[in-house]
Amino acid sequence: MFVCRIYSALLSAVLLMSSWCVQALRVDVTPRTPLLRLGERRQLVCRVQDCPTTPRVSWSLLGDQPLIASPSTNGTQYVLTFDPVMTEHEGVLLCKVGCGQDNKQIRTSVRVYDFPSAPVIRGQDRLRLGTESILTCQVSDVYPSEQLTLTWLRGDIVLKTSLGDPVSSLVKSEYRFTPLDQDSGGNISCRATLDLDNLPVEDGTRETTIPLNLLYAPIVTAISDSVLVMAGSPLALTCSAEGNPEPIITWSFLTVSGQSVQCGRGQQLDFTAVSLSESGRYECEARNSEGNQTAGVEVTVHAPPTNTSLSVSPGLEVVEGQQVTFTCRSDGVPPTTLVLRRGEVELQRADSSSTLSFSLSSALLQDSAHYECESSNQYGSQQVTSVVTVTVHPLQVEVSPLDPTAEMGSSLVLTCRASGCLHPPTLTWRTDWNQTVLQRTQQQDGRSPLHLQNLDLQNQQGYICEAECDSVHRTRTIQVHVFSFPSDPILEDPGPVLLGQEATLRCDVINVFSANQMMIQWLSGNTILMSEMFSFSDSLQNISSVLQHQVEEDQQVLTCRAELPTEDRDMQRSRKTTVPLQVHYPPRRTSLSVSPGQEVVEGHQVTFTCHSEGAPPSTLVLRRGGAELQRADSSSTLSFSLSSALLQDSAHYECEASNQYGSQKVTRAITVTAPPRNTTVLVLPSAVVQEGQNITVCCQTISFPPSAVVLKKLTNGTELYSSNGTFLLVNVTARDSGLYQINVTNNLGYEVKVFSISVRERSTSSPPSLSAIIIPVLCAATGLAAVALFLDYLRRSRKKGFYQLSQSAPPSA
Ligand SMILES: *[C@@H]1O[C@H](CO)[C@@H](O)[C@H](O)[C@H]1NC(C)=O
Ligand SMILES: *[C@@H]1O[C@H](CO)[C@@H](O)[C@H](O)[C@H]1NC(C)=O
Ligand SMILES: *[C@@H]1O[C@H](CO)[C@@H](O)[C@H](O)[C@H]1NC(C)=O
Ligand SMILES: *[C@@H]1O[C@H](CO)[C@@H](O)[C@H](O)[C@H]1NC(C)=O
Ligand SMILES: *[C@@H]1O[C@H](CO)[C@@H](O)[C@H](O)[C@H]1NC(C)=O
Ligand SMILES: *[C@@H]1O[C@H](CO)[C@@H](O)[C@H](O)[C@H]1NC(C)=O
Ligand SMILES: *[C@@H]1O[C@H](CO)[C@@H](O)[C@H](O)[C@H]1NC(C)=O
Ligand SMILES: *[C@@H]1O[C@H](CO)[C@@H](O)[C@H](O)[C@H]1NC(C)=O
Ligand SMILES: *[C@@H]1O[C@H](CO)[C@@H](O)[C@H](O)[C@H]1NC(C)=O
Ligand SMILES: *[C@@H]1O[C@H](CO)[C@@H](O)[C@H](O)[C@H]1NC(C)=O
Ligand SMILES: CC(=O)N[C@H]1CO[C@H](CO)[C@@H](O)[C@@H]1O
Ligand SMILES: CC(=O)N[C@H]1CO[C@H](CO)[C@@H](O)[C@@H]1O
Repeated sequence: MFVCRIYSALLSAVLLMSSWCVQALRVDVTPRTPLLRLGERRQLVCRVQDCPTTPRVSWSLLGDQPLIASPSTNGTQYVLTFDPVMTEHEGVLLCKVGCGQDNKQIRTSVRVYDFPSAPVIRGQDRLRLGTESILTCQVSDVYPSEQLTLTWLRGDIVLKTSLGDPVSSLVKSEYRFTPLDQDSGGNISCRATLDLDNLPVEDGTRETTIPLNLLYAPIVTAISDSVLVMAGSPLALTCSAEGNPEPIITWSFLTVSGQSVQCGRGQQLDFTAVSLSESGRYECEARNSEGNQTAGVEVTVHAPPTNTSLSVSPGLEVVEGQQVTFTCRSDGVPPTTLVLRRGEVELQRADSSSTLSFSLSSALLQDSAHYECESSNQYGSQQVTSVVTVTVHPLQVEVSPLDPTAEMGSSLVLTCRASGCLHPPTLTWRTDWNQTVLQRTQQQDGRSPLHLQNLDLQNQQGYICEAECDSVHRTRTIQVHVFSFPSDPILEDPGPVLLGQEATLRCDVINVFSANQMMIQWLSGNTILMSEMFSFSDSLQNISSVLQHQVEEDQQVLTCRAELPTEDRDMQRSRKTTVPLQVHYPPRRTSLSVSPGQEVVEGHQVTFTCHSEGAPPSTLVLRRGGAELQRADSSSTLSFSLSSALLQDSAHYECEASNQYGSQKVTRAITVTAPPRNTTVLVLPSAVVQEGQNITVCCQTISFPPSAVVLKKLTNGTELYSSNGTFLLVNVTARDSGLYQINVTNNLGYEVKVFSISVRERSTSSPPSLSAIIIPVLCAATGLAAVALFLDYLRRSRKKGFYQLSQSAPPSA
């Protein structure tokens, strides 16, 4: 460029010389020294004067460079239009004019420039307090750029100057500095000066001023103090910060989980009514492009217990065995004390907590209740109640047999059965002695038989069957009773015992055992004489019972009965031994019976039966009078018969029973009866008498009982009666002659005798003889004799067993 400028000056000199040579023809170019701004539309005018003809005018560039411009003519003005002005237009421009013979050319030196815009300062938005910052100032599209000077100014103070570079139309200057506090608020300018001749100052200088806007990160200058408020109160938190750019304040709340939740903007955070959940740390963050600063404030919200709730899982209606979980929640600050109660009973307590949890691992029926959760802190308390109903689980368990009793050595099957479980329940057999598990089953049919074999005394205990279904446990206990009662009681015969005396008996039962008491009963027949109870500890025992027995009965059978009381009637639980007592006693109840009776008709059979009790059996002796008729040793009965009873068999019969303890006698009088027989009639003194005599009719008969005698005169039927068979006919006359009949009668029969009496006429004959007087006496004696004889016979003739008529009996008629 510099080279170009020199060249241009040379051209001007040539131009001056040539104009001086041409006189008449005048050519001039305006403007003379054109300074054209790039891009504009500009014209150069080549005016031709004093040319009489039409001049020939052309424009060209020195050096035959192509000219990009539009020539035109307006009268005498030859106009070259640059539209737009370009850098190519810079140089020496020739306006060649031919006017006739005259040629003339005017050269003009064209300069172009460009300075379209003010300098641009960049980097003012990155000015950071205390940090080295760079401001750049640049001017673009400058031509000729080497003529441009950039100057940094603070007020009037020049900070830095730099020149443009001709290779670039962009002129740029950097200003490095570290902004300080005092720089804040000041201005900084960048002035661009294009130094060209003829360029007016106002066109050649452009200046840009920027404020020094120093950026800095926010500083929180103030924040509210930490506060404690009651829930529901209004609250305002404030936070002030400064910074450049103006910081934006945001509020965030730090949740318990540590998360930060934005909750507001601006200097003030307002709560119309603060809630518990809003308790915590609030952070105020002031932020701008330069950074951020955070400050925090603690807000503590206190509240009486609220929102107290008691939840029951799985619900208020639970089935026995389910797990029930009570969860009590309450909001309140300071944290509440939670107390869970059932009725008045405290189940669980949680201090300083918002939650309380309590579980019943397996609900029982008795867990049905009102459950209350009370929440309290210093500001108050709150209660909430839930009513939990536990319904019965349908699980049922039964055991059988009901009250098993088994004998030692035998076996026993206990059966447990569960029902009401939807799936196979677990059945567990245990002993109640030490809870040893004996058997655990889970069968489809819900049954579990437990086989106990060869039972021993140790098996006498409770067996517990526990059924489990859905964590419901139900148990039933079976009490197994084992007993030992292997043999009948041993009862020994004490030997003979005398009636009325006391005997000692002993009954032994060996190797017995029972949970119950054993009863030993002494019985006589069905009468209980004595009962004695025996208890057992834990082993087999021999027991014995002694009976002191006053023997009061003869035929006595004593029984020793051992009984184990039990509910189970199938078992033989009673054993007995019976022993007949040999009771001794003297003879007694001795009896003598006569068959057919004590009155016997002569000729009939008479049987004597003598009976006597006695132990040992008595010796029986039957006697008549002193004479022994029959004897029976060691017998209770003696029998003796008279095949045909005779009158003389009438007697006292005696039976004597005797053993070593005594004797007893019994007597029976036997009367043999007979109808009248062998009747004889005596007529005394004779059947033929004389008139005036007395006649005694003497009638004798054999009969018992004594007969009545009727004397009947057959000729006219007159009857006379006599009890003793003697009739006295006094001072008979002839009319008394005739047939007479004697009818002898007793209750067994009668006998009749007929005789005749003949009375002769009185002849003064001899006086009645003495015999006539005596006869009635005799006759009477004879009648009496029959009776007397009989009595005498009883006294004297025992041994004979019969009697004979006395030799002195009167002769029959
Ligand atoms: C020619 O020149 C005259 C005066 O110099 C001017 O008024 C006119 O407008 C011009 N015409 C053209 C076409 O330039
Ligand atoms: C900075 O320049 C502005 C106008 O651009 C002016 O109002 C202000 O007074 C100047 N500040 C100083 C310190 O010169
Ligand atoms: C706050 O500024 C620090 C550096 O001062 C930066 O590490 C942090 O990420 C910034 N926080 C946010 C939320 O931009
Ligand atoms: C009570 O519970 C409701 C709903 O769960 C909740 O919106 C409210 O904030 C709670 N009140 C308190 C004081 O916590
Ligand atoms: C429980 O008692 C039985 C006898 O009744 C015995 O055999 C068993 O060993 C005992 N078990 C324990 C754990 O004591
Ligand atoms: C009971 O008596 C029998 C026979 O005398 C004997 O063998 C047994 O050992 C006794 N038992 C007891 C427990 O004393
Ligand atoms: C009684 O009479 C019978 C005949 O009838 C005779 O055989 C018997 O000897 C008589 N007895 C006496 C005692 O006279
Ligand atoms: C006859 O009997 C009567 C009276 O008993 C007596 O008086 C009388 O003398 C007797 N006659 C004779 C002849 O014995
Ligand atoms: C029958 O004869 C007796 C003398 O033999 C006499 O006493 C009695 O009166 C007579 N009776 C009648 C009714 O005739
Ligand atoms: C004898 O007396 C009895 C009883 O008085 C009588 O039945 C019976 O006929 C009498 N006998 C005669 C022959 O008259
Ligand atoms: C003693 C007595 O009385 N005798 C008399 C018997 O009977 C005769 C005649 O009937 C009498 O004359 C007796 O006197
Ligand atoms: C011998 C005897 O006793 N005879 C008497 C019989 O009975 C009568 C009267 O009924 C007496 O007079 C006898 O003496």
